[in-house]
Amino acid sequence: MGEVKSDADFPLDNILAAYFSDSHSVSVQPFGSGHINDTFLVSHSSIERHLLQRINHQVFNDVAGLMDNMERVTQHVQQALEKRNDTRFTTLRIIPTLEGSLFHLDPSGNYWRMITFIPNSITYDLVTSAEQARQAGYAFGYFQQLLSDLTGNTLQETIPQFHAMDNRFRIFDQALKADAVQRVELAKKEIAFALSRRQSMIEWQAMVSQPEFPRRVTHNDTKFNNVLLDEESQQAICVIDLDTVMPGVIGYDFGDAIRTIANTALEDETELGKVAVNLEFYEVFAQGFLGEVGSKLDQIELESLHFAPNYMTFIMGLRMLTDYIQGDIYYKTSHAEHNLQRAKAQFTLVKKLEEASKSTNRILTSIVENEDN
Ligand code: ADP
Ligand code: GN1
Ligand code: MG
Repeated sequence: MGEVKSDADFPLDNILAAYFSDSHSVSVQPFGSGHINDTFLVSHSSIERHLLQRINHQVFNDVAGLMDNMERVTQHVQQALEKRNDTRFTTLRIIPTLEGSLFHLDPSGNYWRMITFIPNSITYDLVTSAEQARQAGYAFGYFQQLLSDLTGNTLQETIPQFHAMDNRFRIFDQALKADAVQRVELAKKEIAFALSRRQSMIEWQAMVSQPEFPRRVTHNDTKFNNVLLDEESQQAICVIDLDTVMPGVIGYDFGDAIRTIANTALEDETELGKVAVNLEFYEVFAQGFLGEVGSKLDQIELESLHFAPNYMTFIMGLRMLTDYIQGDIYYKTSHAEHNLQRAKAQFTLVKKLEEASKSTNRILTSIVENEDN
C-alpha cells in the first residue's frame, strides 16, 4: 500500500502497521458521516473488513478510560446475547493492536481504535417508515436491557456532565459574553429562544437529579443512524457508536431517539416548514422501546419520559448554537452557517414537540397502561 491519507491528512501507514503485520496488503477508505470521530473502512485480503476510527481526543479527554468502558460494554453485550441464544442481534468488538492494546497512540498524538465491521448492514439519517421507527425502539430498548445487569465498577463518565443542562447553559453564557467571532448579533433570535426555555429545562434536570431517581447505564447518543439495520431484512441488528455509554437516566436515550426518529426532517434541515413530529413514528418507537424496558422502569422514570424529547432536542440545539457562537470548534461543519442551521432546526422541533404534547402524552400514557395489563 502507498501512503494513505485521510481527509484530515493523517498518514495511515504507521497506524495500520500497529494492527497488521502485512499492512501493505490493506486498503483504506473514508467511511460514515459522524460529527465527532473520523471513520475508515479497512479491507484486508478479500474477506476481512474492519473499521478504523480516529478518536477525537479534544472531545474525549481520557481515551484509555473510554476504551475500557467500551471493552466492558461490548463484552457484556456479547455474553448476554450468547446466554439468550440470540443470533439476530449482535455487537461490535474491539480489535486490539498487535501488542494487545485497546487503542493505538500515533507519533503525532492521535488516538486510534479498530472495531469489527458488521457486514450487510445499513444506517439511515432519516426514518421513512413506521417499521424503521419500531426497529429503532426495539434496538435501543434491548440494548438498555442487555446492559441492565452490568456489574462491577460504574462506567467512567467519558464526557463529564454531558447532558447536564446547567453545565451547557454555563458554557453558553460564557460564549455569549466572549462573542469571540462576532456571531451573537447574527443569532439573536435563537439566543432569545434558548433563554426563554431555560427554566423549564433546568426543572427537568432537577427532577432527574434527585437522589432517588434511578441511574442506569445509558447509551446517550441514540440517533437513528447509530442503529445498524440488516440491509436485506431491514431488522435492527446492532447498536453502535458506544463512546458515550455511561451512567445516565432513561430519558436521555428515549428523548434523543425521538429527536431524530419522530422528526420528519433532517437534523440540519434548512426548510424549517418541513420540521414536524410524526406521531405514528413516535408511537411505534415508544412501543418498541418500552416493550423492552417498560416493565423495569419506576413510575418516576415513566413520568420523566414525557418531557425527555423536549429536553434532549433543546440541549442539542443549545450545544449547536453555542458552537456557532464559539466559531465552530466542536462539531464537524460543512459551511459557515451549519451550526446555526442545526440549532434552528432543533429549536423548531422543540416548538413542534410543545405543540404536540397533548397527543404525545396521551400516546405514552396509553402504552404504559397497556404494558401494565
Ligand atoms: P460517529 O461517532 O462519528 O458518529 P460511528 O461509530 O457512529 O461514528 O460510525 C459512523 C458510521 O459508520 C455509522 O453511522 C455507520 O454507518 C458506520 N458504522 C459504524 N460502526 C460500524 C460497524 N461496526 N459495522 C458497520 N458499519 C458501521
Ligand atoms: C454527535 O458522534 P455523533 O455524530 O453520533 C454528538 C451527539 C449529538 C450528535 C448530533 C460525543 O454525535 O451528542 O447528539 O452529534 N456526540 C458527542 O448529531 O458530542
Ligand atoms: Mg454515529
